Amino acid sequence: LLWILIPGRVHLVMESTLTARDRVGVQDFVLLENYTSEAAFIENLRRRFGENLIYTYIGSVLVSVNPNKDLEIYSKAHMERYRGVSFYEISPHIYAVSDNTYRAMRTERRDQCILISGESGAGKTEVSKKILQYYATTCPVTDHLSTLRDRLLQSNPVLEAFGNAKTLRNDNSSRFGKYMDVQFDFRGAPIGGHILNYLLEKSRVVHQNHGERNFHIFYQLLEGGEQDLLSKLGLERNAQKYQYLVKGCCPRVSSINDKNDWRTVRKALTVIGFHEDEVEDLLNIIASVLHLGNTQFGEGKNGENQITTEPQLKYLSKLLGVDGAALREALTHKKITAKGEEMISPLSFEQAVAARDALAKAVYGRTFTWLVVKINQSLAFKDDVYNSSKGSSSVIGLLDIYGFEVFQHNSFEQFCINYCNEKLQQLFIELTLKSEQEEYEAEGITWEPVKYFDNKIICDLVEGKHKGLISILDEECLRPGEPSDISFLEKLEDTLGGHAHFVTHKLSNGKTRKAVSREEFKLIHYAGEVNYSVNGFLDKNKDLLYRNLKEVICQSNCQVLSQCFHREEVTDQKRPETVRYTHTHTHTHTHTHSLICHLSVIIHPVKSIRRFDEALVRHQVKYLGLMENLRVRRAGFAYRRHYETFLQRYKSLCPRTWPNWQGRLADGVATLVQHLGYKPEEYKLGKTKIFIRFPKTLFSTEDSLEARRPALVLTLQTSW
Ligand code: AD9
Ligand code: MG
Repeated sequence: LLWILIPGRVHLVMESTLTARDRVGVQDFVLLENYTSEAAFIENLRRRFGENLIYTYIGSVLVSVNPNKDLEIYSKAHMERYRGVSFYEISPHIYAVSDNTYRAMRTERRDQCILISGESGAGKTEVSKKILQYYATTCPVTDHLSTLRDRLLQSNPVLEAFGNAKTLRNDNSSRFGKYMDVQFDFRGAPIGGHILNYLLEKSRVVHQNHGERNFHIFYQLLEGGEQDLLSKLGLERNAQKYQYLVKGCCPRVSSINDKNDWRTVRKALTVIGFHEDEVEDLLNIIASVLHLGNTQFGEGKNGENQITTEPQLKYLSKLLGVDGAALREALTHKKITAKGEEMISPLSFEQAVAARDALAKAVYGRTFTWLVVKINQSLAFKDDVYNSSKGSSSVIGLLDIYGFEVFQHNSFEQFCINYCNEKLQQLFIELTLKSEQEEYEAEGITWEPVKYFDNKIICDLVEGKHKGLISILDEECLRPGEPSDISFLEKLEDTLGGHAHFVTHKLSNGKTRKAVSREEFKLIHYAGEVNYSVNGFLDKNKDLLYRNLKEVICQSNCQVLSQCFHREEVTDQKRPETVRYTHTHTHTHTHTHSLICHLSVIIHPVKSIRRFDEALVRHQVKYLGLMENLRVRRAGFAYRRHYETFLQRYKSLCPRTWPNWQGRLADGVATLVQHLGYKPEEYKLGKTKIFIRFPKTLFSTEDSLEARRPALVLTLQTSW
């Protein structure tokens, strides 16, 4: 057994005999001898991955490698093992982070937050579920609270059914961002929860790329819904029949059992507390989206554009609870106000298709938001249920967003997702690289800052006022005249041309760059280069639904829809909102305690091969800034301890500090380390803590302690 010390704690490392270390690598990269070598870093990950040890620390950051297979490390017995045990007393695990975050919340009485970062398919959502399961299993609950615990757990399958889909990168890819708060009372029992959802990828409702699917719920309903239900909804048990489900040519996925998932979701809706009539409304809406997709247009007798699929219209009117004639009119005409007069003008075929798709997206998107609101009502802390004062509660937040993604064809959706990841990386940098520096400063320790790539330059490029990409997009959307995707691209070129992270087909010498087409711009993101096609950028950003379609839906007698579409919307003439208003609220949350940096290994092209793809890993290690992170940890001081804790633990090693040191704590520590023979370059004394540069210094002190009091080791271990 080997003792390893990390800030403020003693850690017993089970896997670290020398031979084991050769085989399984080190469990904290800080212990790597050749810590500046990327090859050594990757080799350590590879060794551990080979032994199914998917978790490794860099100080307080947890790096995890997606095993893409079920490991027997998440049982209740495993959870128990991590309860109340300090961070490094035991092998790295997501449960260790969960438990330490929980205990930090309780002892410090401060809100905590766990950030999970990594590219699409890395395993962020799985991790966030594991954390939630850990709290649900290990936290104290009374009968009252077991309902809440079940609801918290059951919110996941529901949100995943409506907000996740199969993509080329991940069969269960989150297509929305989620920030979930779990609220605990003074006794550490979960008493409430809240979910904040960010920007659902609505375009998926009407279009999917080849090899991808629509949101899971559609397939679940068709596969698992009882025959009576499907008949009532006018649906056939065959996804191939629905235009909105066939675009990706991928109705079935081997890793997904839609029928079973349907049962899980139906049960979850009940557990969360949805009324049967609300569920009915919800299913009516899902079915109506499928009917909308099958609504076709064609030329009438007089050359006018009309709906040619009457049965669909009938079902739509019934399921959406709206007047059929009004809906027909609104799907084929638009109402415009010119010089104070309202005029009705027919829509062309293309316009009608676009209006239909806009309605499907709006209905689905708002229903998703409604779902989150309902879940939040069900999770809300209720004073009358539990007699505890709200003031004494604390919160643990979990941020799980959609991961960075690059496809052959990337559009507005990928732009939003990747920007979101760019912001998260910013936060990550600030918290790991900056906070470390701040601690040295606060303690009066001088040190050489480590250089790292700060992606602020890319965030500014996207979100900068006036000259940022989003501002330019918003301006173009709201500009009178005839703005188009291409005019937007031209404006980007004029304003951002020459920026180190922005590229178009135009070269500065007037020639054309082949790698970027005339309808694309390229962003050099922190995680890689992505070409974005501007096609559809304006429409997707405006997210417009014709007014008369909105009017029809606002009249709906479906309870859910009437809560989603408010009448004031059609009467208010305020400036239209573009997508970014919702989007830029991301990541402005609570004080952050633990950071999980999630690292994936196996992604493309063949998912079933569980091999360690070194190039892929190297790329991720690079862009996540893991080497810099490690260097900061090491260049500074590997371990630090409050004077009091240090003195308490080692005072027996020095006759002058043993048994009770009477003077100032700092002087006591100075006396102790002098006696221990620490060289000046091995440590620094700050204002409240001792900083120790090398792990080996502390190991030898630990050895001395152990040699002196072998019988006490276990007692000490549990008392830290
Ligand atoms: V995305 O950005 O939402 O597209 P995530 O959330 O990072 O992505 P997710 O958690 O969905 O990825 O994981 C992808 C798949 O990897 C899962 O469906 C599992 O099949 C697999 N996975 C991830 N983590 C684990 C794990 N700890 N154990 C076993 C895992 N399998
Ligand atoms: Mg996910």
